[in-house]
Amino acid sequence: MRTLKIGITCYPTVGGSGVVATELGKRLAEKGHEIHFITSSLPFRLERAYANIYFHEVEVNQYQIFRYPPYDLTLASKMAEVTEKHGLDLLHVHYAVPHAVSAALAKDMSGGDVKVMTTLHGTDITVLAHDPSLQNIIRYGINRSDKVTAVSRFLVNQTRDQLDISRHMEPIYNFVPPRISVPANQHALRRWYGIKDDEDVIVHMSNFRPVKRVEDVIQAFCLIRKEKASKLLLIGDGQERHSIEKLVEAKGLYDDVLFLGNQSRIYELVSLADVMLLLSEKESFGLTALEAMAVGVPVIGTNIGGLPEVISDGETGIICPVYDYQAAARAALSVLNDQAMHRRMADAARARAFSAFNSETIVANYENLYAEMLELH
Ligand code: GMT
Repeated sequence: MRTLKIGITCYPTVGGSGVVATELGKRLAEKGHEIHFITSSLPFRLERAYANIYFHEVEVNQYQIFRYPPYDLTLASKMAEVTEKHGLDLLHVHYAVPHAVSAALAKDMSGGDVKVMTTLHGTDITVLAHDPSLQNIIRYGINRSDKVTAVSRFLVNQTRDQLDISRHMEPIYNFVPPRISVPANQHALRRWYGIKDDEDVIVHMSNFRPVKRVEDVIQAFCLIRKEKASKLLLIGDGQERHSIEKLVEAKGLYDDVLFLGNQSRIYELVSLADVMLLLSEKESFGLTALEAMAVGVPVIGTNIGGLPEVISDGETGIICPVYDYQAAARAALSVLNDQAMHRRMADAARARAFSAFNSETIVANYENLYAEMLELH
């Protein structure tokens, strides 16, 4: 396959879709493709300079005439400009709104040759597609794309049903980097966080949106804490943080719950844990579950969305009914109280993360779709 010039657009701030889009760009660049990120700020996982990777900032000007700055249009102009200037073969956008719509405009503006691939990540469908004022524009963005992928089979089906879309959409799972290094000895870090030798560690990582049900994580931890000496690490930040802090205080758990906020070295922190709790009510994939599995941490997750496609129930973690924090606490305790089961699940989690969600295979799947789209086969 010849090397390609690829424009990538995503939400560049903290979030699974931005992580996946950036990691994909890095892997493609390693394979010789020329990658142009067209985003509102530098993607946060582009932590150093990479050969073959360029960044084009979409600057949104605040003109008085506009009540709301027209980001979608500025983005479309920038996409068209970069396409023409650098001769891009394709635009790969993450999220239907507004990115797929801006890409459709950019394609028209730049003469129609550039191809557009849209990857659906979830919130665009599971939340926004419920809004009647957005349904038509989401459907338009999807139908105008040359190829559409979604991060789970659940999301493909949900998009088809919710938006009455008949075109083909390809499920392509998210992936973990090929190599993840975590220190073999985490004693110093445990001590730093005041975790005693006899304490188990439970971790939750999210953007603290209501759909993540962080309150259920606290309720479950409260039950676990009654049975076992343990600490809960909360990684991430967002709109629910304040109310969660209040709940933790009301439950008298303040000394055992550590609010770590947004972090960059997540693998190092997550690998401190014995189990992860991810009790969301909506989750098209659940990248944090996969990140935990990759460092050998079994996940207790809910029976919603794409989570059962990531967590293999009874093998790499346990799937519980959504909103049932008591069941989640029982599941966590069953893993924490049985060393042999814990070791088996930890090994299976690591193995599944690097087999079913192997970056080499998944990046190659994207490349195959690019080649089909560009008729290179
Ligand atoms: O879950 C969020 O609030 C963030 C959102 C995002 O933009 O990263 O996550 C979505 O995309 C991730 C990457 O594909 C998935 O792992 C998440 O499950 C998905 N979130 C939802 O479906 C709610």
